[in-house]
Amino acid sequence: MNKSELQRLPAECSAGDIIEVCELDGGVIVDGWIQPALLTKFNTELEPWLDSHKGTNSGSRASDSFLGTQTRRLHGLAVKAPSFIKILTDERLIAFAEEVLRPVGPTVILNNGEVIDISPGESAQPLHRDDDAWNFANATNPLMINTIAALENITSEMGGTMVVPGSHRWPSERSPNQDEIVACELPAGSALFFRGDLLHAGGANVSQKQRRALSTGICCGWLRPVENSYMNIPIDVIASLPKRAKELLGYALYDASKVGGGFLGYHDLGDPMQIFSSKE
Ligand SMILES: O=C(O)CCC(=O)C(=O)O
Repeated sequence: MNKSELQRLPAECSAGDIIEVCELDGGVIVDGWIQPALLTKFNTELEPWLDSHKGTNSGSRASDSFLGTQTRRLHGLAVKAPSFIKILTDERLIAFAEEVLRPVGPTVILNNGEVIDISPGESAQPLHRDDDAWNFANATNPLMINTIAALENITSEMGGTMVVPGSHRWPSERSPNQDEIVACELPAGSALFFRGDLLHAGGANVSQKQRRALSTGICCGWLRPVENSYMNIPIDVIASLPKRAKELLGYALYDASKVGGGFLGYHDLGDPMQIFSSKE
């Protein structure tokens, strides 16, 4: 085992186990996190969307280069592949997010539900910390957590996520040596759980196969998320979702009044959840 390889936990591990190892190493692999039947359903729902994908065109050359021009990405999963809601509302995922993000806010929301399908020939992403999306915050606690789940078997040659275990404790200017970077090999259904302050990147795909993964990122409730779920998910779809999913998609009033903060996200000076309450 490479000296810096990440620990692996079994499918039946607890949120506490995930939290504990992530505190130590910055990330951990949970084998068999997504059950086979759910994985098959989700992959089937994704097929037509990946088949009709039009390529990377964000409108920004810098963004396209970061996202990868040989990578198909999908947002708006609650409408494109509704099984995503079951993955998103996994109790251990939410407990992990709530515990890691508790020092920076009382509630959490979805940062991104993103399929990342890396094609053969794609180059590696630059190593980065997800928290750097909000670099002006100069945060000393993670602002988000992320998961990269394998939707099919992922090897390092296919572009398995590269991570730098322990780098969540490093000063921002420290760069890793080559032997401190490890590629995550994930059997289908297994997932990498990590904190927003861990250095990581999508790997180069030097194989002949697609590397299909799902990133489910959760950030603290007062941040502007990477994914614009208000535009991606029509309101009638939101109305049909479980209460927890609505909250995670940003439809609950953010209330930090008990911890000296304020309120965010009013709809007509009310809690947006009220417009759904008659249907719950
Ligand atoms: O695809 C991966 O393994 C990681 C992707 C990532 O870190 C990103 O797109 O920011």
